[in-house]
Amino acid sequence: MSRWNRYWMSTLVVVLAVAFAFYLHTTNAVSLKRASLPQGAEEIATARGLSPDDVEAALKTYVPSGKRDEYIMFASGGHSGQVLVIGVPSMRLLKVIAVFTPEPWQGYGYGSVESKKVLAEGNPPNGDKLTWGDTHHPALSETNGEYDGQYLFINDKANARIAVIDLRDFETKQIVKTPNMVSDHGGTFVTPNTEYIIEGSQYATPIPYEKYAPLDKYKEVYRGLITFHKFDRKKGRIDESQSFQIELPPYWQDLCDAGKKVSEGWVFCNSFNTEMATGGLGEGKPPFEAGASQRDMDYLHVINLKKAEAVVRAGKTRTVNGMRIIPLKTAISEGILYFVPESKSPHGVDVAPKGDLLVISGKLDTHVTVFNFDKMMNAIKNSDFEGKDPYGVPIINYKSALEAQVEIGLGPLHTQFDNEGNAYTSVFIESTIAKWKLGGAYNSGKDVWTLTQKLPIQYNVGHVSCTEGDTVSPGGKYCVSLNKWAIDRFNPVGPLHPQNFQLIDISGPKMKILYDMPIGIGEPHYVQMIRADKLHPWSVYPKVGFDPGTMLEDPNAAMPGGERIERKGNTVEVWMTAIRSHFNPEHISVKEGDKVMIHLTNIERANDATHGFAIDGYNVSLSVEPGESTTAEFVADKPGVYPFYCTEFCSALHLEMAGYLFVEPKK
Ligand code: K7E
Ligand code: CUA
Repeated sequence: MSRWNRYWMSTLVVVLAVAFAFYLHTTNAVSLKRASLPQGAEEIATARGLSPDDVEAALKTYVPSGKRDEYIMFASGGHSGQVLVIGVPSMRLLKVIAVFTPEPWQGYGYGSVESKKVLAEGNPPNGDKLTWGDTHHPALSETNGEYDGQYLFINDKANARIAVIDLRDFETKQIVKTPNMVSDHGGTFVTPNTEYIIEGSQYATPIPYEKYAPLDKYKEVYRGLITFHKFDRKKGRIDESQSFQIELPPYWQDLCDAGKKVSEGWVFCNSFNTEMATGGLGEGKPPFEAGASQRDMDYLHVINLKKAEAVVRAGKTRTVNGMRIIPLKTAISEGILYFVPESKSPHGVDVAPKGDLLVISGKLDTHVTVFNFDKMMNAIKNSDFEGKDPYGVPIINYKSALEAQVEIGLGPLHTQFDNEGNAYTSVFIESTIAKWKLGGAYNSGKDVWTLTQKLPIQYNVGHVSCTEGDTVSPGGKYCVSLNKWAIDRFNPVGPLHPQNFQLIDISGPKMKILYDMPIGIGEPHYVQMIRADKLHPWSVYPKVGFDPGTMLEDPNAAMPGGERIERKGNTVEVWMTAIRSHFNPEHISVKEGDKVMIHLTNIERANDATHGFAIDGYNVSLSVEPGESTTAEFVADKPGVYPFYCTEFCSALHLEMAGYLFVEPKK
C-alpha cells in the first residue's frame, strides 16, 4: 500500500470512528430521552393518556408506601378454599388465609399437628379426607349488628362445612362438618350478637344425606335443612352440642339473612325450585334450568328463631347423627316456619339496616321486591294467608307483606346499603350496579323508591358489597363489584381469565369506578369490608411458647435451655428452638419406622422474624411465627439422610439455618 493510500485509509478510519461516535451519541441521547419518564402530574397524565376521571381515581386509591388502608376486605377465595384479605382502597392483597385447603407457606396441612387437627375435624365421618372447599360467604362476627372484628366465618358449599377464623392471628381454628347436610349455600350469616352462625342447605337430599332414595321418592324423602350453629364466643368455637337444625321442604334453599333490630329473632332464606323439578336431561325430561323456573313465584322462608330455640329446649326434636332436628311438621305446628311468595328464581334476601325491610331479587325478574317485616308479622297474627304449600306451610298473602317494587333492570342478585337511604343491587344479566332510593324511614318517611343510577361494570357481577353495607350502620364510602368475567380488562393469561373486583366510589351523588383488581384465585362470591381500626391483630404471639391451636401458652413447648431429644419406645420426641440463625438441636437421629414429634418454638420477639421448617423428602413444612410453638409429627419410614432447613429468608446466615435428620435403616 502506498503512503497516500495509507493516509487516506487512516483518514477514512478516523472519519468513520467519529461518525460512529456521533451516531452512538445521538442514539444514546434519543434513548435517554425515551427512557426518562414524564415529570409533573399534567405531563404524566398527558403521556399516559389519562382522563381527568382516571387521575381522580388514581388519587383516591393510591396509598403511599408506609401508609395504610382505611378498610380491610375479607373475600371468599372460591374453590381455592381460602380467604383473601385485601386493603381498600388500594386493593393490595395482604394475606391468603388457609382454611379448607392445605397451604404450605403457613405450614397448614404439611405436618403440623394443629393444622392437621383442624383439617381432620372438617372431614366427614365416612373417612374421606377433603383437601378443598368452595367458599362463598365470609361473615364477620357482630355485636349489636355491627362488625366487632373478633372472628370471621366462612362456608364450604361443596361439603356443607363452616370454618371459624380468629382475627387475633388470622388463622383458622375450627372446621365443622355439618351433620345431615351434603351441600350448603345460605351460609355463613350471623345473628346480630353472633349467637348463631346460620347455614342453609342448597340441593335437597335425603336426610341424613348418606341415606339412598331414588328421585321418584323426591317429594316424600328429599328435604332441605337449615342449621343454627351455636357460637361460643368465649371459647371462640362452634358448640355443636348446642346447635340444631330445622327440616324444610325439598325446595332448594338459597341465601339467608338474619333479622336485626326490629326483626331480630327472625331469619329469612329464599328458595328456588319450589316446582320440585328433578331434572333428567338425557332421559327425555326437562332439564333443571327449565323445570325449576316454571312458576312465577318461589318462597321466601320466614323463620321464627326464638320459637325454634324454645321448641329445642322443650325437647320436641329428633336427633340424627348427634344433631337435633326440628321436624317439618313441628316447625309448622309450632309457628316456626312461614312462606311469602317471592319473585322468580330469587338469589338474594337482604335485610335493610333498620331491620324493617327485606329486599328480594329474582334472577329472572327486572324488579327488586321489598317486603315489610311489620306487615309480615301482622299477616301472621291475623292468619292472612293465601294458602298452604304441599307440606302444609302457611303462605303469607303476598300483597299483605309487600312494601314496594322497584324496577332496576334484568337479573338483580344481591343488595347492600349505605348511610344515606340508598341501596345498591348487583344486576347480573345487564352487568350493572343499580343505585336506588329506599322509601319509608330511610328517606324521612317519603315514598321515594326510585332508581337513581345504573353503573355499567365489567362484567357479569355476582355480589356487590359495600363498606359495612350489611350491618345496622353502613359505612357508605365504597362498594366492590365482584365480577365473574373480566374478558378484556387485563393482560391475557390464557383461557382461564382472572375475575375482576371493581372498586366503586359511592361517596358522591354518582357512583364511579375507581379501580380494577384482577383476582387470580376463583371464584370469589362474597366479601365483607370492615373499618381497619376495628381490627386488633397481634403482630407477634403474646408469649414465647404460645400455641395458636388453643390460643394459650403451650405447657409442652420447647423453651430456651430445655432443648432435648427423648425416646419413648418407638417415639422420638424433639424439643427444638429456632432463632436467627440456628435450630437447636441441629442433628436428629432416629430409626426407620420411628414416630417423630418435633416441638418447635420460635423464641424471637421481633415483628416478622418468622422461621420456616421444612424436612426435605418428608413433605413437612411448618411456619413458626415469633413466639409460636408448633409440633410436626410424622413417621420416619424412609431410611437415609434428610436435611432440614429454614424456609424463610430470615437473616444473612439464613442458609446456614439448617440441620440433618438421620434415619438409620432397619437391620
Ligand atoms: Cu355466588 Cu352469594 Cu354463593 Cu350470589 S352467591 S353470586
Ligand atoms: Cu430462619 Cu431462615
